[in-house]
Amino acid sequence: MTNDIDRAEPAAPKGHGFAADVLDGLSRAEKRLSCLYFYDAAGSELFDEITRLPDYYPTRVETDILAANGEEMLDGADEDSALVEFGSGSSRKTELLLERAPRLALYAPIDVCASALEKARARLSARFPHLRVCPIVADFSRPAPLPAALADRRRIGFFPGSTIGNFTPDEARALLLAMRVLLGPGGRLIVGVDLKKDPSRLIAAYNDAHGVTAAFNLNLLARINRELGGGFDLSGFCHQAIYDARAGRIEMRLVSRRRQTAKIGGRDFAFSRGEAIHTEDCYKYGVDEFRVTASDAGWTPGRVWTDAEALFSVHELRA
Ligand code: AVJ
Repeated sequence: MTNDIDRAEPAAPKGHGFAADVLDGLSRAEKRLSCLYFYDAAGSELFDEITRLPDYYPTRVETDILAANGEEMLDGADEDSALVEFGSGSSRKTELLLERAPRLALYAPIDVCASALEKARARLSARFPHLRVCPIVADFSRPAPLPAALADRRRIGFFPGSTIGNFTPDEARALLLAMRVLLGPGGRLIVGVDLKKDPSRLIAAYNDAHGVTAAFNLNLLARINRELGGGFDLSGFCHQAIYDARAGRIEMRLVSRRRQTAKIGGRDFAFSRGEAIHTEDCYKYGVDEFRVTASDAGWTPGRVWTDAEALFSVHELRA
């Protein structure tokens, strides 16, 4: 089968580039760095390690839900359908759906990482010879024209991992609206959403006993040192994960253990003892709460699949 890489030219990237975003974020009264920058090579390896941790349930539980219900989720997918994945990464979870939709003819993974797309394309084309794989190098959160390969097909979107939790509720509504436009009339979206639960369970998932999430968070400072010639002393910062119940989100931070200064690109950034750099928000939803959010974005909520402990949910939304 032909496998063409469609390079949908995304609008301007979300940030202004790593260096500019870092200098801007650390210049703010409340310092912050974007979670987008977690995923350099070292960060991606640490995240893969996180997904295998006993404390970090989302990946394991979502995978079980997809394996148990994938056939139902993609019911009706046939030669005229296309599976479009937003932020596809390694496409590992996608295989669970592709195994259960043998008539599906086209898979379009969207990701900013061309090398990850190429690896996934090669692996999936070998495993599913009948499947046309059309990787799209783009930032799924930015408006981009509908790729030609998708134009005449019934589109099913796939957005797993509760990555939607990295967006504020307002941003999530806007993203779901943009996905509905891209997937078009008759479109469907299968989206993974981590559920609200006992805060202690959430904190353990984002501050695991093995210290892998701490290393993942601190790697952001190591990346600044590596790529921007930064002068962070990583031992001078500690990882922190808190749950803001009012906002319904986990907040990840790097907290300065002492009064210190870090030099980046000739500029000094001062930190007082206890001062935090905000690095990530991970929003959690109730099942009905997410259905309302999806409805506000013009979707019709459909079936919902959860695990027995109601830790995680996968929602079907219909355009
Ligand atoms: C990849 C954004 C889904 O929010 O659980 C894991 C990232 N951060 N541990 C999440 C993450 C800390 C993860 N997402």
